[in-house]
Amino acid sequence: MVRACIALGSNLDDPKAQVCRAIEALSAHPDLEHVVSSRLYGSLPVGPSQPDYVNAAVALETALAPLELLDVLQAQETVQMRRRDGERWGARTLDLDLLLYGELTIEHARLRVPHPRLHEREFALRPLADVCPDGVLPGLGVTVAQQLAALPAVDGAVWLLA
Ligand code: A4P
Ligand code: MG
Repeated sequence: MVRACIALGSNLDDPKAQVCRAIEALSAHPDLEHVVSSRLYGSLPVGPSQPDYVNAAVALETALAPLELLDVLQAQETVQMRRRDGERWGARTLDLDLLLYGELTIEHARLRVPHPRLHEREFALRPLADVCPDGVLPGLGVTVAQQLAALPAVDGAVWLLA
């Protein structure tokens, strides 16, 4: 079994409900075990002008290979009506990104792990620090908590939801 971490993001069609529904689906998936969820966060959009996001992260254990896990994530995005015809980094009902897969580095046409922008994104690192603070970022050699603490502070960019 490998410990993997997933980022969840939504800013369309009741984002909080979208994220909660995805967490429930991952928790119920037969190939994913010990699914632990972060708290939910609101965040200002990074990228083009669009609504604020709800972001979260889960840690889980799985025997699935990385691309099989990506298939599970993309299938759930499709279930939740994710459309892929918009602009880059545009609004979406659900985005599920594979952030970490053990301490593996993966460079594949369909999959890059760790997620290439994880280390610079508070909206991904802050929820991830709830569930995997001691996880090591491959290539950087620092933990999630250390990388989060090293980010330049941007007041009000990410906030805890009630
Ligand atoms: N892909 C490669 N590596 C991965 C990975 N580690 N996890 C490929 C998931 N997918 C990965 O992804 C495009 C392709 O990336 C997929 O076909 C997959 O094979 P996508 O989900 O269709 O599109 P995307 O999410 O728009 O692409 P991208 O570039 O990953 O976007 P980001 O970087 O995830 O940014 N602002 C806030 N506040 N909160 C957010 O959650 N999210 C984004 C999306 C922008 N701004 C945001 C947020
Ligand atoms: Mg994505």
